[in-house]
Amino acid sequence: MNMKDFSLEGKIAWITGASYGIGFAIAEAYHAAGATIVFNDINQELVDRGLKAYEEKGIKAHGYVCDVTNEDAVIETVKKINADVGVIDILVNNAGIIRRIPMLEMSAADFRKVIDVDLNAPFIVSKAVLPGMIKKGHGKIINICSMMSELGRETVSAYAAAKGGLKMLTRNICSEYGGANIQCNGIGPGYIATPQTAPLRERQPDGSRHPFDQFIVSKTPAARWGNPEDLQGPAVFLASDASNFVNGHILYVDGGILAYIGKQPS
Ligand code: NAP
Ligand code: GCO
Repeated sequence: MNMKDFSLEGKIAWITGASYGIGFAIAEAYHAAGATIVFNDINQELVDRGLKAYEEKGIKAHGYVCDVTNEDAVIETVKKINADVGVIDILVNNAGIIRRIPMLEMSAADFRKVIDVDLNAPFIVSKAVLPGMIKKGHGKIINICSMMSELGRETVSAYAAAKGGLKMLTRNICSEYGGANIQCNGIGPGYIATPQTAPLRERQPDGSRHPFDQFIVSKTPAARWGNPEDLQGPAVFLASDASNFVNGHILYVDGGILAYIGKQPS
């Protein structure tokens, strides 16, 4: 085993929506493994915030304003990245949103919005980078899936539909382009402490923990929420040559949630 297989030296990695949160942590790990970091976010304010945060970590990142649901903008951004940095070797489809609304109260517009960002965008961005990867003779696409790629729960119908779809898009990209030496895998994070999940961890007016927070901790064999850093090792593995025969797989990084039936009543 050559440990250099885990290195990302000389690779160009584009992580979408990576000004903060999970995407930022993955980018930090890719930098540590030797890759050049490219990220985008939806507006200049977020990109500037990201650039500052990368700079504070000593990382020279290339930031672009790009709404990943807009195909023309994505195609333009890929052209710019090719010209400014080079052809992308690693794509992480990380940008995502959630709307927590009971299905009967959810508008079709809200449902479509979530599908657009969480499912259509990974299709659009993957489609835009694949030709460059195929020409280069290799490529890694990592889709950030979810517990909701496997499980349902109240209020997240659109998110679960999108993340379940993203799991199958992952398998289909593997099926169509595995022969071109493209590996497309997913990471399924468990419950990770980021701004996206902050409402689920908010302290109650009496100072006690949010009931959902307690529920998640009791449902997780690791007995804690995950941190964005928990995703770094798996993300480096799936971007590196060490995973060249891993394709169409979803790697769940969830502290064991999916393995566990839940606490028996006392
Ligand atoms: P986050 O904190 O909300 O970060 C997501 C980033 O994507 C934000 O910077 C967001 O910008 C950006 N974004 C949203 N829509 C975009 C668009 N159309 N174009 C470009 N960028 C856009 O989320 P996170 O918790 O780090 O999650 C990252 C990914 O992991 C998401 O796909 C999420 O579904 C997934 N995930 C999260 C968890 C968790 O527990 N946190 C678990 C499993 C999976 P704004 O700030 O403007 O929204
Ligand atoms: C929710 C959460 C989740 C997580 C994550 C789990 O409301 O249930 O936001 O969906 O963010 O995707 O893997």
